[in-house]
Amino acid sequence: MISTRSLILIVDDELANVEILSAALEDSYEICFATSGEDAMTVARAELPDLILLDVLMSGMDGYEVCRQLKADPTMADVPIIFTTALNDQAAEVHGLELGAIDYVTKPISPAIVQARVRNHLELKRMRDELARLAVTDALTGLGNRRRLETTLAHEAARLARASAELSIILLDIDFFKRFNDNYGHNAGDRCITMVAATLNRAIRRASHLAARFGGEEFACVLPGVSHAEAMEVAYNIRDRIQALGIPHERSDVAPFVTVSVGVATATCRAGIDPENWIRAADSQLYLSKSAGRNTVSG
Ligand code: GH3
Ligand code: MG
Ligand code: MG
Ligand code: MG
Repeated sequence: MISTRSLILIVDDELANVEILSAALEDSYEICFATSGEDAMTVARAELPDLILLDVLMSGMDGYEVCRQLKADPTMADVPIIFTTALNDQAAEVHGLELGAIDYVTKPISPAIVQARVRNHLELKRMRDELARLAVTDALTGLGNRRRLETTLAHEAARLARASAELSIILLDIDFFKRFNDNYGHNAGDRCITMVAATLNRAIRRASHLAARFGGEEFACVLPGVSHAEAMEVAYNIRDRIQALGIPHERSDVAPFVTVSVGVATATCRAGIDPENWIRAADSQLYLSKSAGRNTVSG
């Protein structure tokens, strides 16, 4: 059975403390542990825990240093850290919180307090993650939204400047969609947009590839590591899949079903590259597809 319980990493150089904390939490959570700072880094990176209970005073790497290193690691920076320490000293507490820890519990451990704080922080983390997801998700289609697209492009621009690679962008726009809405109504229009989005999502298979809703009835795909020739193939495939849906569109001048026009642009490695230009280049190609009669690909 796959466990959906949260995983808590307990770090303490005294095994007795690990046992007390485990006993307080093991009924509700999966537990892993480490008995040194160095060990904690290894276990944290291997297990990707949902929350870390971290002892401050340890021989070798102390809890503060573990916290500093975890917060500097992009894959670990969001994991809530609660310090556990016998120190009952305000300066130490402030120092831990300044390093990015979310809370503090003092020893001797009160199981009830640890349980309550862990539960609260896991719930806050879950809500933060959900908000972060919603902030980059298009509500109608579930695809990435424009913010997600812009973040991805900025990220890829930085990567392209470092590595020699290619990146392709595909822009799509539904043909004569205003007439579709006028003829079938806005709700049918929304359903059409959703179906086009789902088709796009299915056509984009690699995890590093992004399909996003760029605007009303416009979509963008970001394909890192994909050459222009490959991107043209993907674009034609998307065009074909969307017309194969056969969504009736009797007032289109192209065909009696819904079609899209597509533009493709490919960027190659160059320092100081501007993601805006990629979109503009793909948009010019999309415009060419529109003037060439629609339901086609330019690139
Ligand atoms: P073209 O073939 O040149 O692209 O013509 P078009 O009519 O598709 O182009 P235009 O950009 O003028 O029209 C887009 C329409 O998309 C206008 C707007 O009513 C509709 N639209 C934008 N967002 C939504 C949405 O979220 N839902 C629905 N149902 N319609 C939308
Ligand atoms: Mg200790
Ligand atoms: Mg449009
Ligand atoms: Mg359109």
